[in-house]
Amino acid sequence: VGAIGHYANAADTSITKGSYEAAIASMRCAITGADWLNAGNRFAFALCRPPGHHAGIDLFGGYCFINNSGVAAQRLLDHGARKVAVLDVDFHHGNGTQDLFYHRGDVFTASLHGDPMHAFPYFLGHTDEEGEGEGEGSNRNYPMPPHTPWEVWSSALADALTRIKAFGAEAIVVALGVDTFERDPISFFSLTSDDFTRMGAMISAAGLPVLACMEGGYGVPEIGLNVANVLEGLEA
Ligand code: 7XA
Ligand code: ZN
Repeated sequence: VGAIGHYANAADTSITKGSYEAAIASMRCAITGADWLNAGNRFAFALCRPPGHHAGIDLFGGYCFINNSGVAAQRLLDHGARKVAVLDVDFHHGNGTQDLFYHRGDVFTASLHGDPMHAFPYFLGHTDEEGEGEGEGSNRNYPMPPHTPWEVWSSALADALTRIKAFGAEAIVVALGVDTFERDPISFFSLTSDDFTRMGAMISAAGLPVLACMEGGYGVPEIGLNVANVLEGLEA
């Protein structure tokens, strides 16, 4: 059991027959979404399964094998964008995405999440992780405490969007988890279904092309509504 720690940041991500094919298909879904933006469209939603934002350069975990939003960001760069941003609104810190781009100056990464002192993935996601080398200043973390409501959460989002614009990103890849929902069974924020519409509208107001890649969300009865609300907000 200990040996899996060489390859995974947690031992709760099963690998079974078909996992590889599923991870590749999920990544291709994100690439298709990126290409939708590359073709000149303003919005795309990639319903990626399995999710990706915990997958780092040489580490899987948190149900993630391949970092779909990271691959999508690279796809946008490969097709002409000079700078892009990955904005992670999932409840959990996007440790994998931070890992991928921590030393790079062409991708700004921002993550709004439950304080890693109390929430998975525990070891990363603090405010003093700001990037290194060419990536110095291009990573931003917004850890927040239990019961964080929209009023607080949205001011972190506003700050992240301001920084993304100042960075000069030409597109935003949103790592879209809806486990910030007030009735999510494994998380501790207090966003309502209407807040997800507001979230989409705020991101849209940045005026950049947006690709949303699906990440987490465990409040099963409302997942569809909450994701649809984000998309509605984006397109409003
Ligand atoms: O965004 N990431 C997730 O939603 C997965 C969180 C995994 C938690 C595992 C706790 N043992
Ligand atoms: Zn999550």
